[in-house]
Amino acid sequence: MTVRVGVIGAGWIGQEHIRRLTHTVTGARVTAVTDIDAARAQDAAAPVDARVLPDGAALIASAEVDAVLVTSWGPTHAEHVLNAIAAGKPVFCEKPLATTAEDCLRIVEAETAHGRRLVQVGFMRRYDTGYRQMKKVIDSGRIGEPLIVHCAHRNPAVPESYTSAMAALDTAVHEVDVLRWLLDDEIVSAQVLTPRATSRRFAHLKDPQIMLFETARGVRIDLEVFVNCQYGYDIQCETVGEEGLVRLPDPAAVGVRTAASHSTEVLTDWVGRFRDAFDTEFREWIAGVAAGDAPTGPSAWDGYAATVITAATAEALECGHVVATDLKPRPAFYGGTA
Ligand code: NAD
Ligand code: ISE
Repeated sequence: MTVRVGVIGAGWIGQEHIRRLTHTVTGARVTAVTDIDAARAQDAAAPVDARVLPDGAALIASAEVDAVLVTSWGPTHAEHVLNAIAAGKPVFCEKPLATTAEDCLRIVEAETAHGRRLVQVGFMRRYDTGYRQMKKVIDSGRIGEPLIVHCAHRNPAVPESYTSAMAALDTAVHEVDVLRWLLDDEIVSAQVLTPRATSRRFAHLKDPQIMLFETARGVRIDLEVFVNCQYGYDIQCETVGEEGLVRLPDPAAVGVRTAASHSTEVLTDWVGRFRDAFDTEFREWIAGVAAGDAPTGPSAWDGYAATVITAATAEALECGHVVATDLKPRPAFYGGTA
């Protein structure tokens, strides 16, 4: 079966995923595209012979759409995801699931009432080979119980529209998700320290930031978010356990020795760094939809947790104190006990 996918939002990542679904993932075809910028929708739809539809509601209702991909701006996600659930169609939503805890809980309630998972959230790091290898090591017990995690998330530069809160809401959200999954633990509090600011930033921005998280089992996480680091796109993660440590590998790159120096290239954006992870994420999602299976990737509950934890982190930046995340207990529908 070919899964016919409708795409809502034909911006940067929407176009990336349209190319991926067309040229890399087998068993999928993009049949419909919509964007509030009609010209952009047309430009994205034409090369793949997809139909342009007037809005998200029309796309979700279309008989030519089996599954929905939401890649529009974050504040519009909840409406599209809720419409897809109401239509009983599988929906893949890029992060964030929604920008408020209330909207995330509306999605959780709608999916629970539907009685079967339909929603997957685009936290692609869970599909990265290096993170998957780290999880195997942690789960095997080889390094003992995890105690500390050191992370860094560095982007070369960000535009003037990027705000200090986005360091948590837009950037650290990936670590929040992948660390909850990696440790199989919940983040219970957040604190943010602001070191000396880099001169290579727009004046309104607090950059870099050091985020400190604590989990329910007492693991301490330090995360440097530095979005004007200049030198490249660099993701680091090291988990220290009772009997050893496990470190995320750098992407494979040739070593060059010349003129009395030895160098390896550093990537410059998330598109290249996580290309394989995005490919795997979509291959697994499409295979599941084609087989009629419920999605197994990041759930609406994970989307809720990420939104709540990153909101607490943004609040911690503002107030300068430790902020409790106060997540609701995980319902049985999402593998919890509540
Ligand atoms: P973008 O601004 O390039 O594209 C968003 C597009 O959505 C625009 O073309 C805009 O016109 C359109 N749009 C907005 N509201 C709409 C609506 N209601 N209906 C239809 N179209 C609408 O942004 P982007 O960088 O592509 O990011 C899109 C989403 O993907 C964001 O939620 C972002 O956080 C997420 N994202 C995820 C990753 C990742 O690493 N997983 C990376 C980048 C972006
Ligand atoms: C962007 O939205 C992403 O999701 C990237 O993965 C992240 O590195 C970047 O900081 C965000 O702005």
